[in-house]
Amino acid sequence: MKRRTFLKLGCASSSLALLPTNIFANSTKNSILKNAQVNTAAHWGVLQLSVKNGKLVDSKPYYKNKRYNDLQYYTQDLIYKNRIKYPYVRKSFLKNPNDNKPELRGKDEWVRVSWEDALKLVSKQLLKTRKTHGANGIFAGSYGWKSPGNIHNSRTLLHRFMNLTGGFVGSLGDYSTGASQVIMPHVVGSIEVYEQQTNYELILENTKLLVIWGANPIDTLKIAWTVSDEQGLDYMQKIKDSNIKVICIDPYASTTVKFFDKAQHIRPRPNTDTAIMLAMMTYLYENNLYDKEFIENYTVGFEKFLPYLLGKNDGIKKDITWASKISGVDEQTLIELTKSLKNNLSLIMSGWGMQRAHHGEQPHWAMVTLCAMLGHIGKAGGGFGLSYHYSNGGVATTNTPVVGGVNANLVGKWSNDEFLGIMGAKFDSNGHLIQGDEDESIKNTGQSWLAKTSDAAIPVARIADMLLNPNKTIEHNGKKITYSDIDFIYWVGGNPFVHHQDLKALRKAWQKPSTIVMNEIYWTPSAKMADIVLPVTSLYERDDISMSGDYSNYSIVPMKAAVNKYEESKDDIEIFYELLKYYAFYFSTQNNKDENYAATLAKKLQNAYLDNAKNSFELVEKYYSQALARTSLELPNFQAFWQENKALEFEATQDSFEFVRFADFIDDPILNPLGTPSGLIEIYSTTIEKMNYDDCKAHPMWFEPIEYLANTSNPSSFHLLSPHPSHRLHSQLCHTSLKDTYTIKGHEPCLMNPEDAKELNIKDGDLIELSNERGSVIAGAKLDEGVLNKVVVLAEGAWYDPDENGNCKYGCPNVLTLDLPTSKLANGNISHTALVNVKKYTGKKVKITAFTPPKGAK
Ligand SMILES: Nc1nc2c(c(=O)[nH]1)N[C@H]1C(S)=C(S)[C@@H](COP(=O)(O)OP(=O)(O)OC[C@H]3O[C@@H](n4cnc5c(=O)[nH]c(N)nc54)[C@H](O)[C@@H]3O)O[C@H]1N2
Ligand SMILES: Nc1nc2c(c(=O)[nH]1)N[C@H]1C(S)=C(S)[C@@H](COP(=O)(O)OP(=O)(O)OC[C@H]3O[C@@H](n4cnc5c(=O)[nH]c(N)nc54)[C@H](O)[C@@H]3O)O[C@H]1N2
Ligand SMILES: [Mo]
Repeated sequence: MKRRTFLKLGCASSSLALLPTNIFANSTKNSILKNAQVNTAAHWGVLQLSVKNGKLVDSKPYYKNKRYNDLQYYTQDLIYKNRIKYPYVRKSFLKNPNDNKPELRGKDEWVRVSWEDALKLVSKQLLKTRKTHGANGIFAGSYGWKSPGNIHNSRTLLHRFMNLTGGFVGSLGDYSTGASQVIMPHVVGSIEVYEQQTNYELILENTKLLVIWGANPIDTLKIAWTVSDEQGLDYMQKIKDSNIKVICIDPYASTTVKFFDKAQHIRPRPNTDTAIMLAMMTYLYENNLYDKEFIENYTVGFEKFLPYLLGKNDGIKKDITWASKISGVDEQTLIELTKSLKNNLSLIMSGWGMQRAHHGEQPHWAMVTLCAMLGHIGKAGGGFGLSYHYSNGGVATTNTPVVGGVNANLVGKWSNDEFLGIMGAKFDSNGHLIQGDEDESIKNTGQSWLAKTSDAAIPVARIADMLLNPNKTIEHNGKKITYSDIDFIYWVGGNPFVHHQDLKALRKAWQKPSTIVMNEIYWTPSAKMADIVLPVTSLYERDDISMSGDYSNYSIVPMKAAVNKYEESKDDIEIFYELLKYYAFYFSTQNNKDENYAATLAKKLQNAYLDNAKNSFELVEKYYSQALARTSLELPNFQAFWQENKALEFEATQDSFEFVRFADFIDDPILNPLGTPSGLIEIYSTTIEKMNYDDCKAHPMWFEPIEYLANTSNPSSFHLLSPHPSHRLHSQLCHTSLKDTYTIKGHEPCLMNPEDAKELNIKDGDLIELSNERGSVIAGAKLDEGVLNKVVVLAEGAWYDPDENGNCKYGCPNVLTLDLPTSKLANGNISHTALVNVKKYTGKKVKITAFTPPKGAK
């Protein structure tokens, strides 16, 4: 390759004559109508949008007669507010990418650049890291809730891009169920948290007592991972209208507690549920109330667990008196709860808040054990359910042909491909890619092809720990993981500077890599912390398709673009497609190849990226048509479906109304064993025993959390809960005018008990400061008698608004939370474990800047 050609590409004016041109330009423009009603879908349901003169003017739910969901009405703000209009590069980074003053991330000025310059910069930096660090230097684990849509699936699109260019370090698990999804397979052989639940109709028919334990379905069912089918909330209303007795166990009166206004509300101290459950088990045992037959036929290890309950080895009997002291719930209440659970066909619906806590593996393990002793598991309307509060678990499933979507795997035959050979790729005898043998490819080429992400991948919430401690080895679920030395981060569809714990520590960790790239729609706190920011379209600006109902497969939803792409924003898929072109060019140059080679390579990579489709719309059609081909149901062809722009709904199957979780296993545990080593419910796990961890042992146990109310002598200490917000999806919608309906003097509201407030001279509506050794946060006080004394509730998802010291001026709880793993078993986050001090805020007037663009950005 002539050096001149290389240099030419380096300057903005070069014409890349041979390289493919942008096929995406105006890709949706033709289909956009200036005045129309357009149906599309978001996490919060199918939407009906009105467009006038090319502008969105109204947003409503598509399905009528559903419970009011405020998230559905703010689409205008999602299109027009706080947008990133152009590509931007941080000033010091642009000046010298190789000496870019990482300490100025979040403080530097931003400089607008052309798309071409931005993409070239990303490609060059990526290639540089691949050369110096290999795939292990690139973190693209990029966690987040992005937007729904089977094609414009930003995280998968990033992974696909990274796989095509040589692999990346990924992440394991999620923030939602970090602890449960690792412990549950050891206990019941499946992750449980994302499994279909016993059907609601059977609950309505059979359940006598429903205990909603640490769950807030009335809020959390407003959204779903794909698109909400909105049926779960209807069932909550039916339960409320039925004779089922409801008990809520939650340290504060959540929307759900208020909704079930006749329910008993038990308020334990946060993080003490395991103690309560253990005591209930001791009570059942000592009063001979437990189901011996169930324990005998369906579980293993009860006899090894029993000595612990009875305190045979440690001298502490885990009885009601003991648990009452720890939890603050009076003994009589705990006894009555135990008896009613035993005497009625009872179902425990649990949320996930209690497992997002120190030793978060324990509560659900204890809950399964308790339910085994009660003997209701596998009965229609009895047992436990870990996913009723989420994505409409428990709603009957249809026989809809499932519509597929983009994935991160590369398909097709690549054998004898020169380029891939250079990259170190290998092929099997059929010409299919072998997911790279990392060591081998690094040895041969200095690059790692398709690094085995599972080896390098980290438990998702260990990101700051990894950045700060390259090459450190940690324990994880019986394995060892060695952290990579990360030099390049690419993040899409997530907001780490809101969702991660101990944000001030994350700020330090963020200084470690040399390059941080982010595709974002808005100037979020995380976008502000990047080096290169690429503006992305919102879902309302692109054509896509989705299913609604994660468990129900209720409908196939056309997601039709309503308005033109905002300013210079591009779809994620287009960004990666274009990046491949520049990447191919620099890659070719580096390998002394000429422009023809680069052009062929670019085309090849781009074709592979789009699965040989001409554009992203063709993929929408392709996945719909594939689904059509798989069903005998009479469905419209793609053209008709798209033209109609209506959701296709399907009837639930009769079988699915009769679905009872664990029924097969209970029916015949020999023929239908669980996926555990014993095939039974493991109260005692020899697998975990062999791991020999000090913080997660062979059976459920009470471990004191590192911070909680019973282990503090500080009278001004409060336990901070940061549950999921009622009026947002995490940080999504935080910048819309919906916030005017709940903020206090412009700040995120923090709930506290009026008695506590009085003692601190705090009145409803005052600004308060929450603080601990990790940092401080300003929020607005909202007094509520339903909050347990010494507990404060500040929802997650408020946009982090750092002052010069990294403390938050707006109300993001994660400045205060602990960045520690649940245990060596699961390494989940522990965001519900934190103590804080509370006082009235008396400092200087605060200027909230969370929702203003950073210096230099328009
Ligand atoms: N203290 C505390 N912290 C918590 C929790 C808690 O309970 N307490 N909960 C944790 C849990 S369970 C979760 S799931 C996380 C949630 O954390 P996140 O998933 O990171 O939160 P979101 O606000 O959904 O972030 C999604 C981001 O993607 C952007 N986005 C949307 N669509 C697109 C797209 O098409 N392309 C691109 N490039 N970007 C897009 C949005 O603008 C937004 O900034 O928070 C965790 N953090
Ligand atoms: N509107 C809305 N819906 C959402 C989301 C959102 O951001 N907004 N996020 C979605 C996502 S990604 C997820 S993971 C789920 C989260 O679903 P969950 O994890 O279930 O939600 P949380 O709000 O964290 O916790 C549920 C309840 O548990 C309580 N809790 C916390 N700690 C304890 C404890 O120690 N003991 C007891 N008994 N209760 C405790 C909290 O006070 C809260 O009321 O919600 C999903 N749904
Ligand atoms: Mo989550």
